[in-house]
Amino acid sequence: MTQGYTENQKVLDFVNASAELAQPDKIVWIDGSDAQIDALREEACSTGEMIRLNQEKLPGCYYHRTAENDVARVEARTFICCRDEKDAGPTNYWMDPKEAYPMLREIARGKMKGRTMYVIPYSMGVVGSPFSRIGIEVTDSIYVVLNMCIMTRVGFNCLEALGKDGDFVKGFHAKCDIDPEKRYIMHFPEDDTIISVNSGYGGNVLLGKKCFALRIASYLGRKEGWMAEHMLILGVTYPDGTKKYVAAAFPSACGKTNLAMLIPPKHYRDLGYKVETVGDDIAWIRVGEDGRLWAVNPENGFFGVAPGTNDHSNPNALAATRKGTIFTNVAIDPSDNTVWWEGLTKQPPEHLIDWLGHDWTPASGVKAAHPNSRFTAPAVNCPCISPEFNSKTGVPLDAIIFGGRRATTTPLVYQSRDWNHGVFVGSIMSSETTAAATGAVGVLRHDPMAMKPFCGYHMGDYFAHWIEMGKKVKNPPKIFNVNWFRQGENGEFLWPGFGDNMRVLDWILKRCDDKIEAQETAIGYVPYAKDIDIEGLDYSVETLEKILYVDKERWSKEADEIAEFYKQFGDKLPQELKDNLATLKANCEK
Ligand code: OXD
Ligand code: MN
Repeated sequence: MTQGYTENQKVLDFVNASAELAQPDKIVWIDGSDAQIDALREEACSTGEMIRLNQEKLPGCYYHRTAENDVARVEARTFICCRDEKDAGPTNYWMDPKEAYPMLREIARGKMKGRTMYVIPYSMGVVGSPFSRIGIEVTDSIYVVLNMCIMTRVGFNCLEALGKDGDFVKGFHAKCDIDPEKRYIMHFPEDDTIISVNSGYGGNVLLGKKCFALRIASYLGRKEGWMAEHMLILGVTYPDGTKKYVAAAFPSACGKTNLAMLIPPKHYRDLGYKVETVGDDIAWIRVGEDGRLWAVNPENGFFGVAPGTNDHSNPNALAATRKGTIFTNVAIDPSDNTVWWEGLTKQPPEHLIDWLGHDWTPASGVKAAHPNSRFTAPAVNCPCISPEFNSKTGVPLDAIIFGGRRATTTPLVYQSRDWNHGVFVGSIMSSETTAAATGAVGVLRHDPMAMKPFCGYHMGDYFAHWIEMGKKVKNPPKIFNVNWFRQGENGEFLWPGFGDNMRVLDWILKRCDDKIEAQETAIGYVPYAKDIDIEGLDYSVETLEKILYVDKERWSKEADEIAEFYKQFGDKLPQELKDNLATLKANCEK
C-alpha cells in the first residue's frame, strides 16, 4: 500500500504500523499539489467538514467548526512521556511511555475504519536549510491536511530530502470520537514521536506546530546546542537601509502576531522606517559563525487569533486572511457568506451564524465568534512578509524581548544588565491567562519565556540551556522585557499599543547600538521618559512616567513570590538565576 513514494524504510514502517493500528480503508499520500488540495477541499465541503466561503470576496477561503468541547489547547491533557519523570520536570504533565503507548494504542485501535488515513510529509523550515527538520504526520482529518499545507512546507521534496535513511519526527493523529475524556496530546521526545487523539483543534493536531516545533524541538535543541522558542521574529528597516532583527516571546494570544506585523506611526513611516515579518509564533535559533544568534521561522503560515484583528490593530494580518485562508470557529455573515468576529468592525452585522451554528444578533448576549477562533493564513499573503522569510540561514538577532500581560508592576520596557540577567528576566515572566488554552482566563501565572506550555523537558534544565547558549555567543543580542498591558485605576490600558509599540522598539534598538542613556533601577535599565518618542500621539509624559516607574515595594514582593516559584526547580535551578534573584531582592531593599 505504501510503496512508490519513498524508499525510506523508517517512513514506510511508521506508515504501515499506523495503518495496522488504526485500520483505515484507504491511505493517501499528500504531495501538496494544488490539484490534490482542491480535491480535498471539495470532498470536505461535500461532507460538511468545511464550508466554502464567498469565492469572489474571499478566494480560496474555507470555514470549519470544531466540536464545542474542542476549541483550545488542553494543557492538562498534554504530556511529556520521557522514561524518567524527573526529566519532564515540575511544569509538565508526565506519563511513563510504558503506560502511555499501550493506552494510546487501545484508544486509537481501529478508529480509522471507514476513513482515509492521509500521510503528510512536511518540513519545518525551508527544505534543504541546515535549520530545518522533516516530519511525517498521519491523520484522518482533511481539515488537518489542509491546515498543514498552509502552516508547513508539505510535499514529496521532503521525502527526497530524507533520502533512504534520514530521520524524521513521527506524528500520529486520529480524531477518534473527539471524546474529551480520552483526549491526549502526547510527546515522546526520546523517540521523536507525537501522538494526538480525540481532538480536532489546531494547537492539538497540527503536529508540526506546538508539538514538534516547540516541545520536541526544544528537547532536540538542548541536545544539539540550539534553541526552539515561542517567539515572533521581525525586522526593522531604518531610513538609511540598515536592518535590525528582533525575536520576542509572549504567551499565547498576547499580541505576537500584532507586533510581528506592526505598522509604524506616521512620522516613522514618513522618515522611512519599515517593519517586516519573519515569523509570528516560533523561532529556531542557532549560533552563527559570526558569533551572533541567527533565527528562522520554521512555519509557513499564521495560525492567528481572529477576535480583535481589524484594520487598526493589524491591517497586515487582515490582508493575509483575504485569500487561501481557513477560518475556524469565527461567525459567518450569511448575507454574503463571509466571516465576522468580535472587533472586526465596530458595528456587528444585524444577523450572523455564530461559531456554534446558531442564529445570532447583537442582542443575543453571547459572542458570535469563539474568543479563540482562528485564521490559518499563508505567510506569503502577508503584505509585510520579510524578504528573509525563506532564507536558509535566517536572520541575525540584535535584541530578544520578553513580555507578558501584566496590569501592574512591570514597566512598559526595561533592559537586562547582561545575558544571564536577561535569562533571569525571561524566567520570571508571568502573564494573565487567555482563551488560547482551556481553563480560566485572566489568571496571573508564571510562564517563563512564554514556554510553560511548550517546553519539552525540565524547565530547570531549560534555564541552564539558556545560560549555556549565552556562553557560546560572542555577540549576544541584548535582552529586554516589555509590558503593553499596564492598567490605570479604572482598568483602562495606559499604553496605546499596536503600531505605537514601534516607539518602544525604537528605544530598544537605540539601546542595542549604545546610542542612548537609560536609568539604572532595581530591575535593570529603564528609559528616561524623554527618550520614548511620543510625537504625533495624544499622550502625557506623566502617564509615560507612571508606566516606566519601578515600584521597589511591589518588586520586593514580586521577588519573594519568584523565590516561591523557583523552589519547584530544586537543584536544577542555575546558580546564575539564584544570584540574580538575590540581587533583585537586595536592590529593592536599598
Ligand atoms: C498558538 C498558541 O496557537 O500559542 O500559537 O496557542
Ligand atoms: Mn503560540
